[in-house]
This record gives sequence, structure tokens and C-alpha cells, in this order.
Amino acid sequence: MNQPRRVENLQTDKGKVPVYATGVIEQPWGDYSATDHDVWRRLYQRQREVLVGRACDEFLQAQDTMGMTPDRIPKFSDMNRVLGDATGWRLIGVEGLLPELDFFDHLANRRFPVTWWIRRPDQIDYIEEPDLFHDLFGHVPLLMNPLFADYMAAYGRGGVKAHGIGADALQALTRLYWYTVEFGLIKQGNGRQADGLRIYGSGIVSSKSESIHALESDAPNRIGFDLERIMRTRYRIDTFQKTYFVIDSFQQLMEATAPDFTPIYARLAEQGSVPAGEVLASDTVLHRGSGEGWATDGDV
Ligand code: HBI
Ligand code: FE
Repeated sequence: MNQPRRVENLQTDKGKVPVYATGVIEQPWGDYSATDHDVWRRLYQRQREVLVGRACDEFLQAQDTMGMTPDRIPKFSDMNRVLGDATGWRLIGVEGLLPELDFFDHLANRRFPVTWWIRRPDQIDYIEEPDLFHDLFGHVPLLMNPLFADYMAAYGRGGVKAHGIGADALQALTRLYWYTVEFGLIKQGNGRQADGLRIYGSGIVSSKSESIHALESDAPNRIGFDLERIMRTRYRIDTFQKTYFVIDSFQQLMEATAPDFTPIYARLAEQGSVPAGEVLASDTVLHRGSGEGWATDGDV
């Protein structure tokens, strides 16, 4: 299946990223090749094996409820029937990364942009940009959870607002997205880990190696969720995270992010950013990372 054309580059907190056409497109489901469906199947089976007892229960249950299976790439229209009934969210097809304001506007209106194309077989273990597997397998299941669904829509509204405030506000909000939606951990118990931690971040659940690393490696810090602390913290885009933040529940996430962020952005302006691997005296430390294998630079 043809890969889409990059139309421009956007300078963001993540560095220079390719930005695709902003239009909403119909998922060209009939055009997926046998290879495309096979890539989905291989990734799906491999991740489900890794994620039972590692991903939070809500995530795995939602995949089943939505009718995601390894058999074939799901149709957005099928997913939308279930999702719409559960939380009012709807999937829309896109070419890839969107400019931030477009992305926020979709979220604020409960539309989740899903990249229509899937990675090639030689990209099974790693792909730099979000593809269909990351977006659909990783992000969509938790949109079935009412609390998380509300959090994502509130995030979109906050994003539109931060965009109007300026680059620093936007950077703080992007860090929040990174350390929750993309790389968040949750306390849930009854899983494979004695410490009771599970994964909910989509950047982790769509990666076999990071799913194991995030929960089981000694290298990264695992620190209790703290909104302002997260908003100050730099992160890694090219390697495993040096720090993961742990929420107690989706309720906590929703409540902590409910207040107006405007005074927070003002406070943050007085403080410096925190390097990705640093532990502060004020942190609730669940695990202090050994730092093994960390690069000495490259935080963004
Ligand atoms: N566009 N399609 C898509 N998916 C994303 O996750 C995404 C995006 N544009 C911008 C963006 N993420 C980031 O800037 C987030 O921090 C908001
Ligand atoms: Fe993502």
C-alpha cells in the first residue's frame, strides 16, 4: 500500500516533524493488501501476549468489546458504532500527524484522528511516526472509558486555549499529553508485577520492548503523578523514557486536570524545566531509576 506524501514540516516541542494533509479521509479499507492485514495480525497477536497482566484491564477489555481482532485491520465504521454508543467519540481517517491546532480541535469535538496506513513489515519493531497500529490499537481502546474519554476532550479544549496563550503553554500541555496519554502508568494490581503497576499509555502499549521496559526495567524512574511536575519535565522522543508517571486512577487524572491551567502556566514561567531523568526531593518516588544505558543528552 502506498505511503502518503509529506506536505510540510512543523517545528514543535518534539523537534521538526512531518505534517501531512489536514483533510479527513475515508478509510480506504478495500485497498489494504494481504501484507497490510498480516502486519496488523502479527503486531496484534504479539502485543496482546505481552499486554495481558501488563496493560490496565480497561484497555484489554475495551479492545474485545470493540471487536478488534487479529484477523484483519478493523474498519473505522465498525469501531464507530460501538464507540459512539459508549462515549460519543468518533474515529476519523487522516494521513498522519496534524498541525497542533487541527489536532486539538478534533479532540475537543470528540473526533480522534487515526492514521489510515499501516507500517511495512520491516518496521514491525519501530516506526518513528504514528501509523494505524499505534493510533488504533494504542489510543482508541481507552476512548471507550467514560473518564478517559472526557479527559481527552478536555485536553483538546485546553490545547485550543494554550495555542492562543503561546509557545510555553503549549509546551507544558504537550508534556502532559506525553507523560499521560502516550507514556502513562496506572496502579491497578492483580497483574504480572508485584508493585501493582500497569500500562495505559499508547506509546507503551504499541511497543513490545517498551511495554517490558516501562514496568520491569530498573533503569527508569517511576514517580507518582503530579501535574505541575510533569509540565516542567523534558522527555525523550528517540529512546525509552527515563521517567514514567503513575496515576492512581482515571478519576485522579480527570480531577487533577479539571482546573483552569492559566495560573499554572504563569507559575511554570518562573521555574526551569526538569531534565527527563531527574528525581526531585518533592517527588513521590515509587522506583528510583538506576539510569543504566541513559544517553547524557537528547531530552526535548
Ligand atoms: N496529530 N494525528 C495526530 N496525532 C497526534 O497524536 C498528534 C498530532 N498532532 C500534534 C500532536 N499529536 C502533538 O503535538 C501532541 O502533543 C498534542
Ligand atoms: Fe500517539
